[in-house]
Amino acid sequence: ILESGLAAGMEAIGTRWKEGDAFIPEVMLAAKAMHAGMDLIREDLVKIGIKPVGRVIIGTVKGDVHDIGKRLVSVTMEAFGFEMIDVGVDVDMEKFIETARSKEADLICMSALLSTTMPEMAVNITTFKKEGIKAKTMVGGAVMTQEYADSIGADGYAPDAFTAVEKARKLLGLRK
Ligand code: B1M
Repeated sequence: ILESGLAAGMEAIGTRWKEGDAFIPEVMLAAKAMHAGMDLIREDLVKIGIKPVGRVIIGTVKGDVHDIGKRLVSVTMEAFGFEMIDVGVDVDMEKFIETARSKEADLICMSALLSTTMPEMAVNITTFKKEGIKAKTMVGGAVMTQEYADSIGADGYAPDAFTAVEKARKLLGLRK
């Protein structure tokens, strides 16, 4: 159900999105359907011992309340087998660190939609390194660029939800 149904549906909408044949409302609708399906099978997945491919924390950085894109990334990654821990919006560095430690996360995804909140990511990444956080980091959001991501030492950057899945797989060394 997950692979041939839900993930396949998200994959199909992802391909159409990349080809410019589907837009945000369609992607959000697909994500909503995917979520409804996941709610029905989540317990069974746990019961039969299906393990997530990686544990990911996702949040919008301090000072920023934009939520829509981050949620889209979260639900899309979940469709592709990642366990998503959504820590919300306006998330301070301590919350990221505390959750990364308590949940033993593999990856921390940060979203920023404002030029004024982008620098939060730089401070967070520097502190994660100082604090010995082992999780990889990936950044995204409308204002973000690969160049900026590189300059702040992020392990990855994704311009959209489907690229986030691809990049996360690469960062965690998973097969495509
Ligand atoms: Co605001 N806002 N907003 N806003 N808002 C923008 C971002 C802005 C570009 C509008 C503009 O001026 N043209 C502008 C930022 C300019 C800048 O800094 N360069 C802006 C501003 C200025 C503000 C306020 C400061 C306005 C004010 O109060 N004066 C204020 C700030 C509040 C705050 O955060 N402290 C504000 C407030 C709001 C609302 C609350 C009204 C609302 C948010 C509601 C909500 O999220 N619950 C809002 C909205 C809706 C927008 C726009 C219109 C749409 C954003 C959105 O949801 N896009 C936006 C203008 C625009 O982008 N056209 C704007 C759809 C979403 C699917 O795309 O979020 O880009 P996006 O996510 C994509 C990718 O970026 C990527 O994947 C997603 C899916 O493909 N991605 C990631 C996102 N996060 C990722 C994380 C990853 C990877 C990929 O992790 C690895």
